[in-house]
Amino acid sequence: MMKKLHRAALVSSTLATCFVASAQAGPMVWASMGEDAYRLLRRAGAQLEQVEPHSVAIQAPAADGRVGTRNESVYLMQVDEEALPRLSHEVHENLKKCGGFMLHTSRAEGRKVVAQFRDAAAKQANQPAGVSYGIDDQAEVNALMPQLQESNIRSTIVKLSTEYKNRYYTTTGGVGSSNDLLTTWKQLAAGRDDVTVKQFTHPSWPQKSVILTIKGTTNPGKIVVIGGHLDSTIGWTNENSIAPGADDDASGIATLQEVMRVLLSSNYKPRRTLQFMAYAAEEVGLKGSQGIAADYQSKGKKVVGVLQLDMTNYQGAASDITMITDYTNSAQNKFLKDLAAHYMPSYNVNESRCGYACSDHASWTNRGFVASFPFEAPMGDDNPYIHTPNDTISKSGNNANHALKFAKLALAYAVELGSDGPAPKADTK
Ligand code: IPO
Ligand code: ZN
Repeated sequence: MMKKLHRAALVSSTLATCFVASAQAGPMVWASMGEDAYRLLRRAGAQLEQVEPHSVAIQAPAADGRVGTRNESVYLMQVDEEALPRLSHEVHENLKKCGGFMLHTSRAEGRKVVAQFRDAAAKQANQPAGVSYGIDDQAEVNALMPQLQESNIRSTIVKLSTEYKNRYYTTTGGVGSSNDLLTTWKQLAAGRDDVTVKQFTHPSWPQKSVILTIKGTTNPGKIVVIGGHLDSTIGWTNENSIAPGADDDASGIATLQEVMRVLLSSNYKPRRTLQFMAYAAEEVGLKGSQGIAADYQSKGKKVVGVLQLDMTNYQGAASDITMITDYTNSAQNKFLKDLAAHYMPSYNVNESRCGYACSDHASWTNRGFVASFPFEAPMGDDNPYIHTPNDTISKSGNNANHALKFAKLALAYAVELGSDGPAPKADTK
């Protein structure tokens, strides 16, 4: 759908995912952006043509702090290509967020993307009825949580970030890391006939997503998804690029893999189906998760909730967990905050906005599913080394202490939402 704009000046380290564009040469390119970035461009005197304002429903806190759905403007326009490097810099410096704009191959494609996001938060078309967010499985959660080991998360991060030059979606490392993860997850699932591990093949690139499924005992048709992305980037990534992606996003994969390990080794059996996903090709426009979310939507799969883990191991501020409030579901976000307050009462949980489709949760939200994104730090305090050869675990003190907090949250989420009510109540939904 979108291709990375091949322009070196544009790829400032932390902003590489923000820019996706036509590879065609030409002075004016199609872009969409929010109000803030649009104003910044106007103030900077950039050449803008054929500006189209669109209204998009988002879920975000209002001035009084209450989260609700409100409309925001998104502007689709043609921008002078020459203005983009400066805009990327200004958006980063002044708005402290990842882009807040996307580039498109044409007006039609831009309209399609904007239309996909329009009302997605409001309609939640694919949310199954009767999902409740009770906290009623304390015995199970409290028994499992102490089994989560920082050392396991750490060693998975080290392995993923050192065994391949990069995990880009087109390279040997990208393909190999997916195949190796399949093997590792199959080993974790050994001896369980209710667990399957499969690769999800994407038709347009070689890296495959990996999905481990623990089949629900009484309600297997309802699915809870915990995901992160396997691929890494430095923007201009090729076979030999050094893109360790330790925080972005070996940390997310390592976090969810440790949750998976504890659930499987303790012989935990969820009543709903649990799926752990390592998405391919996030860094090039959320392609892998878009493919999976589209497939699930077309098959009418009943996804109860989605949790995204992308960057869990860099504590850039005093807060422990930052809930991303845009392109996520406010009711499920509240559930996650309640889980943290209940099971990890000492944690400092706060909120930030990402600005636009900054990770795979947006692929699910876009298709009307319920998704949340707990993040490592408030906007602007997150890991400044991502998308560079320096995204190594040394930037997180050579430990996975921060990621362990996200493993605890994800485990509580998996058990409380995967159980669908207190045990051993019969499940009637
Ligand atoms: C990212 C996500 C949220 C925030 I706030 C800041 C940065 C990282 C995301 N854009 C990325 O690179 N994912 O791979
Ligand atoms: Zn990234």
